[in-house]
Amino acid sequence: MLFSVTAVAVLAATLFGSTYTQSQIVGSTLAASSNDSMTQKIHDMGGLKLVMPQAFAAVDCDNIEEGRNVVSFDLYARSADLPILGGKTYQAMTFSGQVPGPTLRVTQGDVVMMTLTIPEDEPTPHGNDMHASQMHSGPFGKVMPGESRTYCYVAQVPGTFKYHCSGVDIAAMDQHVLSGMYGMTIVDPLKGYKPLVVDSTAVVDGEVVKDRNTYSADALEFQLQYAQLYLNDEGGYDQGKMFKHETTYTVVNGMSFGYVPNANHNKLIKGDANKNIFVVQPWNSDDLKQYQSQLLFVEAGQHVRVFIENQANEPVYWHVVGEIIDRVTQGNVVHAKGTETWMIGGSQGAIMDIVFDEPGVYAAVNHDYAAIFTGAATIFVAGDPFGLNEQLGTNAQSYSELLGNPSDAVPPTGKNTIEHPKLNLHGLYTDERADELKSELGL
Ligand SMILES: [Cu+2]
Repeated sequence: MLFSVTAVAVLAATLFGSTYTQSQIVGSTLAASSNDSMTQKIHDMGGLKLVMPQAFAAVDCDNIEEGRNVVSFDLYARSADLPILGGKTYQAMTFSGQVPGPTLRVTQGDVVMMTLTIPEDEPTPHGNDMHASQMHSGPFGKVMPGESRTYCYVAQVPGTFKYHCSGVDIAAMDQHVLSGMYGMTIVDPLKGYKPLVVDSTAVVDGEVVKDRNTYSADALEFQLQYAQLYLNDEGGYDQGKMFKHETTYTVVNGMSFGYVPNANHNKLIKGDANKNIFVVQPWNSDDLKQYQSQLLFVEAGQHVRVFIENQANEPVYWHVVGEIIDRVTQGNVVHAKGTETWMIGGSQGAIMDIVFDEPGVYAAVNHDYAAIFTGAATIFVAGDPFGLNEQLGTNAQSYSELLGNPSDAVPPTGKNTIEHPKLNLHGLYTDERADELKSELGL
């Protein structure tokens, strides 16, 4: 342990216990040290506008402003052994039996009513810190086994936001988060997303001129959450490795190389289930059930929106091999258009808009070579690059119509969502959670 117990206690008290008292102390110290000339300067500037604590308060769950839509978000904590690359398991900690936890999707201005329940048989307390909120962090503190806690807040700012376990009043928070206790909130803008404008060129009368394609705001949507696992040989969390940034595996939606071809794809494309069509296919058997790898299918020329959250320690240099990211949005601000790679720091999200122009196979990576080779390669297939329609006598615009997209890569529907034609069960789910989702998704 690098932190002393006292240091953790002081930090925990600052975060969860006595923030208000401490800011009062800081406030009075400032007042005592101010002098007349400073007061005059402030007066000359037109005075100070103070943001009062009221603006950062949680909403009283029993007294919610009429007219606001209330969205309940119920999570439970569950520690469970879950599979990792190489046929072993690791000691995962989860929200509701899955890594990442369930995605919450709301519209800007909605009230989120978050309830975290810790079952009696959980070996440790947990908490939930939701980055989509703006409030005093007291309610994020530990919830004991056998207890539950509810808090409410208004989702004021659109974008993607992390939520994560806060450990035991932040003690062991690193272990809980990096073992899997993280998830994402998507806050849709109140008026929906903007249409996507993509610059291009055309030839008119034998001359190259500027052109542009405009796509409706409606898009086929995916979610990708990046993290690292730091493990010892027994599959336990290794804090020493975390401090040294020694990644054991890079995971996307909880799994390394979870979105690569499997035996069924081999058979369709090569006519032989045992002839691998990709360099690594570690989740390659029907026996693996929800853990068998899958691919992400889109139409060529379709507006695709990818919600991304970086849940852990390493930067994500998000890049799609063979494509240019048409638009990058954070919050509700467009930060880039036509960029090759976009960096997403720890606990940061982004919304990527992309049109895969040509039918083909595209790998979305964290363009840190250590991350690619430890698991951060995710395969998109656009259109019908393998001529399967001819082979099968079909006319599918996307293989999703024939094979389906993986459930864990697809967020709940929101503003401007194009529904996926077909979904399959896929993800780092406990068997219990997989059964629940199967019936929820009607599979
Ligand atoms: Cu926890």
